Amino acid sequence: HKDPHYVGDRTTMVHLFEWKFNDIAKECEDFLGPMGYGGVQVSPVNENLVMDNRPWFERYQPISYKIISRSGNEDEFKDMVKRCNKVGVRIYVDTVVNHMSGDANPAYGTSGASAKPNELSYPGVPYSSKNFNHPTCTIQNYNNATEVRNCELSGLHDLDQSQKYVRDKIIKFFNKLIDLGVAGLRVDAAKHMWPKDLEVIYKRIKKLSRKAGFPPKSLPYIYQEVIDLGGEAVSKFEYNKTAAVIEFQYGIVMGYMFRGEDNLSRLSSLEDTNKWRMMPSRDALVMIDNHDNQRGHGAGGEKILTYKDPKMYKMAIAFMLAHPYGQTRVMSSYVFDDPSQGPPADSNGNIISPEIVDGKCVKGWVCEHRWPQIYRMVQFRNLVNGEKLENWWSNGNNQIAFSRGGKGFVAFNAEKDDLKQGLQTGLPEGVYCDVITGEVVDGKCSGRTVEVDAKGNALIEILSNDTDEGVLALHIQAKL
Ligand code: LM2
Ligand code: CA
Repeated sequence: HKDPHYVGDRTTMVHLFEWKFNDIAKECEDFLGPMGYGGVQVSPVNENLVMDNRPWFERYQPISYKIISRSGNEDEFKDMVKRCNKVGVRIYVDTVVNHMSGDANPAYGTSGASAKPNELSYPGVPYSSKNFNHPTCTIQNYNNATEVRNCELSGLHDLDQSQKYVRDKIIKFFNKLIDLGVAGLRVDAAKHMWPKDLEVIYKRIKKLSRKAGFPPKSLPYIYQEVIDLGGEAVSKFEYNKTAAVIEFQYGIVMGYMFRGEDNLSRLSSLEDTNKWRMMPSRDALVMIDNHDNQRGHGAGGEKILTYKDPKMYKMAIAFMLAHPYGQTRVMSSYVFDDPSQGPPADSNGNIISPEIVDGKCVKGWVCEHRWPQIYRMVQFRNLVNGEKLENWWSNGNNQIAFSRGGKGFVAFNAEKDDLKQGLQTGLPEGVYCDVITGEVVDGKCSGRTVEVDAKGNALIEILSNDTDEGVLALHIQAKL
């Protein structure tokens, strides 16, 4: 369950947070497919509690496993998966099976059906009070693994996955998604479920759909949300036996690094598990920010970089996409100030579609995935896929550079001094167009150019007073 099953050399998924299925389908065809994105993580697709003012987090309060939410219904979901698969973009669903909703009275879901959360009654599944962990308790002590798994996470009614009945319902939901052609699942709140129960569930999930174009015997990609920054009873290393884990340490380290509060040169040993306590590369899904920590939910704190700090954010994303560690995920957000605020919506609560003007999203959507500095680094990662990290250089401080074999080269300057340095790029001789500041159009580079000599050396310059970009990236497909 550790292979995302991307098409061809694709490497990276984007989380289209709160997007509607119809809009995602169109984005796959218009942009993600042609530009080389490998997949889309969609927000929870099953029926959820309708909350006042429609905060984004209502989608983490399930009412049933019917596919119906503000993103669309089952037909629209099916159509989206088909259209995205057709253009080489896989779909991954965020699944919430640790718990059902919290209390609400009256409580109704996105299909209009009602439930009685205070009586632990969810007729749409159906679950009744005997399917939940008893006695009811609230997680307070993260040093007690049983409490973390069997008590309620902030009042969300906690399912008992040791029951066959509960597992059967979860597996049925997962298998339905697989029949509809998805390539994998994010498992929300995996930390709050027992690894042994999850293993039983994973074993019983179907192989990926042959009809949707997956090779025979493909297992779904499963990446589990286990927030482990150390010092708690539950460890992420309990979860990486057969499935992947989201490595939350990664974005925090990158936040410190690209804010200039750590030392970039320390990243030379990023894959040293003992030093960083990060998952082995093949088990890790990484991101710079996610829907939780970009707004102060979950873990991470104020060091997390987001679209609100564009220069440092683009540097961190470029590092993530240039460096071979992990499976990479790009966040795509909507503009927010209030951390509870839901996506752009009309007065009836219907989500307003992103509109694209000159390649940029408007109407309250940020669409980081359409930023040229980001999608061109996705293409960089696809191009250098499988190449070794070579020619590591640092000034011992916050200026670094490295190549990926002989195909790509990146340099970063996160300090107050200019970077002006002759460096070995690993690249063949020629004039290259920096894909951060421009691209090749009609044989001309619209950004900075760099001349690489016959020995692979080049003078690399990133000035500290450049307010837009602190990174430079060259690759063999952007050669003049
Ligand atoms: C996750 N990881 O384990 C998600 O990534 C995260 O976004 C979810 O929390 C969490 N698990 C549960 O699925 C979010 C949000 C919470 C919110 C819950 C449920 O971060 O703040 O809790 O979804 O909607 C909200 C209220 C909370 C209240 C709870 C129950 O913020 O104060 O607790 O609903 O009504 C009484
Ligand atoms: Ca639990």
